[in-house]
Amino acid sequence: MLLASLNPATVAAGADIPNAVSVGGTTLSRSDLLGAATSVAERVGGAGRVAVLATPTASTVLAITGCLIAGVPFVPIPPDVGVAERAHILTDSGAQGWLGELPDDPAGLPHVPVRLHARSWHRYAEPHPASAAYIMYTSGTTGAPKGVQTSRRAIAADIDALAAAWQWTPDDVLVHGLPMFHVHGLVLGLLGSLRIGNPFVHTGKPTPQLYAQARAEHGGTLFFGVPTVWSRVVADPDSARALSSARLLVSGSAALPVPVFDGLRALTGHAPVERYGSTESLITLSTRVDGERRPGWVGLPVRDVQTRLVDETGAPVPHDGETLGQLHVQGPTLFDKYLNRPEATAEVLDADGWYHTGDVAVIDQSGMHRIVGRESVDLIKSGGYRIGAGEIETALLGHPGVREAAVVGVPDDDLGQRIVAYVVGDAEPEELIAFVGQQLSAHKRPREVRIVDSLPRNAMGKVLKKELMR
Ligand code: MLC
Ligand code: AMP
Repeated sequence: MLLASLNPATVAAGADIPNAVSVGGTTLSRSDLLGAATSVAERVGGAGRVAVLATPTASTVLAITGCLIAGVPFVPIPPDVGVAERAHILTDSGAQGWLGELPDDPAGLPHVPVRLHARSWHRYAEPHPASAAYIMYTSGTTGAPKGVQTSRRAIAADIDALAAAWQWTPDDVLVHGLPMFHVHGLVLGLLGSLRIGNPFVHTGKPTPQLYAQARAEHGGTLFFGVPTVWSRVVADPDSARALSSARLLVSGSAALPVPVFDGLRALTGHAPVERYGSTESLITLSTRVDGERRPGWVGLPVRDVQTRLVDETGAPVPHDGETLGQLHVQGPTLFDKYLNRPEATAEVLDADGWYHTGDVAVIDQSGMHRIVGRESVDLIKSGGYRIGAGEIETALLGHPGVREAAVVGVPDDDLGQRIVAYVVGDAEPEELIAFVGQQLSAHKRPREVRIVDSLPRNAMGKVLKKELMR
């Protein structure tokens, strides 16, 4: 069963804990969570797909858990989503209504509220492992975000593999403050905890002070963060030292800079575990609790995952720790498909079941992987968010003051990359930043808009983005 700790038979037999989930000022015991989520399941059972505004609240946790009990795929929506992105996600996913929190503009869809105090003890049959758990939208290099359909089986396989790598058990108390509409916060953080059976604490925001507080007040043992979070922890030595007594600090979603790794080790005494993955593949590589944790390297394939490194012709490249290759992964954790996009699916998921990650990596003789970068400059990682340059350029071109636009990710000490837009036109930068936020999500806003007379182009007219990234 996917959410193994919520098995009605064992909960009824007394396998309860008072603090299964703490989020947004509410703490739910395991039996409260099961009873309220089963009541949600009764209300959504039979729906094709529902949208869940993924705020970090008890209502969202119950909505998602209820969908998983009923076998109704959910579509997590960023709470700050803009109008164009929301319209796309709702239309493309075919969501039939909103479950839980309601956005300011529900776009004409019906609403099913979640009642925190409702209880049902109906016992549902476990949905088929091959059935879809969710559709999660993620950016590509061009165009609107694609809906990644992931099976229950893939999620279960990934959590179990990570539990083995991290010695993650019901005795852990997992803490993070990451968004609930991406793999890191939702699949690993929430669903991982409900499968393993450990208490889960969401801090609202992933600040160093709130992490330190969660260590003291909730006895957090296992802390998740994107590199930006860990870099901010290192910049706050008191909070960092408060994490010394935790069991494990885990970093992922973007490259952890070596100075941040070293800073964490110096201040907390912990060498962080780094792991690598994607919305499409879930987490496929990780260093292990009982293995080497090497700064700048993301470890070994997790259980049942295979990797290969190939050149442009598809030929294998040597595992010598130096030769760059395109990273492909295969295993039980991969997604099913991009919803409604068979060609896009076929571009990245080949006939033999290998997912072409779009990342460039090296592998050494011991099988350790290092992620060197992305094949395309048009996929930006900022604060651990994956952002497509093309999507932002399209949004900018929808503004009457913009004639041409090129968006790049420039290196940034805090965010890894920061979004910068070069625009030919006569609009005000501040106005364009706000316009993108209104159309897309807050985290897709450029940090900076530079108005220029022209964009550098090659003889074919293609924008030379590398020149803009300097
Ligand atoms: C941000 N701000 C802006 C702005 N961008 N203001 C003007 N223009 C812009 N372009 C504002 C914010 O709204 C905020 O305001 C303030 O500036 C600080 O912003 P910030 O520096 O971005 O900090 P913050 O908002 O705290 O965001 C940092 C972060 C966030 C690390 C908390 O980026 C984050 O949650 N990242 C996690 C992403 C994630 O989970 N990815 C996983 C993908 S799954 P105010 O007023 O609000 O303070 C995956 C698979 C895997 O990758 O391997 O895990
Ligand atoms: P997303 O779909 O948001 O999960 O983004 C997936 C991408 O994040 C991967 O293809 C990588 O480019 C990047 N990524 C995730 N984890 C790491 C890591 N530990 N090191 C470097 N890049 C990472």
